[in-house]
Amino acid sequence: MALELYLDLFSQPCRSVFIFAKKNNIPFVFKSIKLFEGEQYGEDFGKINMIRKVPAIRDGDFTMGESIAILMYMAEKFRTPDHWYPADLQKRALVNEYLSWQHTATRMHGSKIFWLKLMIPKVMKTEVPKEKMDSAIEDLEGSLKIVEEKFLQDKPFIAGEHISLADLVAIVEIMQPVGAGMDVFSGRPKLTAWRDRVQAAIGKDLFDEAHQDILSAAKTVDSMDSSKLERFKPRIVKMFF
Ligand SMILES: N[C@@H](CCC(=O)N[C@@H](CS)C(=O)NCC(=O)O)C(=O)O
Repeated sequence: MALELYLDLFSQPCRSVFIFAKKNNIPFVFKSIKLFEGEQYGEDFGKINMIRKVPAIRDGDFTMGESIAILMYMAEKFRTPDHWYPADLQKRALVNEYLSWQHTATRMHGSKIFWLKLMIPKVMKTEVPKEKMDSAIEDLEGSLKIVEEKFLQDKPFIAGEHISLADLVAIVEIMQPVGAGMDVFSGRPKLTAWRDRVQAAIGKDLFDEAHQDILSAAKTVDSMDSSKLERFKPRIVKMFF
């Protein structure tokens, strides 16, 4: 039985899992979970991942969530080329270092811009105060600087000469604010050159396929029925106000 991947390509960690599976010719069934339709709260998905987040997988009787764990599971199970998750102790440690750091940095900060710029105005019917936006931009800029100066330095990729899970997880997160209309690459030649290398290593068609939803997010969000987004209000208030 083929692997089932539960995904919504609006979601950054889903894109990393999707790209990784496709790039490595891992056979899978795409199980669509539309987050903005609330499909993660359905009874069936609860059996796959009781914390109701995507991505999630089912491999026979085995189910789990968490993108990083899923990427590592697929890398080991399907023995993908070594560069993705190198066997070399220190190269693997560099990948692990990035994967450990990013949750509260690129992921949190890029995601926040997406919500502040696109989702909050739609759901709350009000613009976000300028100080909040400026502070979120400052946080994201701080994270991008760390990506360039600590994680990339003068290397082509985070773990050295070749693309790894670290670069894949980094690019999908860094594309999230781009989907909200923030050109994070402008004025950042090092980050831009790295983005181009990552895109080339993944393959432009696959990169574009994975990112087409997020890159048309402004239009999609604009045409969404706000009443369906009511369920996000309490969480937005708790997280952002
Ligand atoms: N740490 C998890 C994060 C997963 C996550 O936050 N997924 C979001 C989409 S990016 C989600 O499913 N949200 C649905 C919800 O919170 O209702 C991972 O890396 O897989």
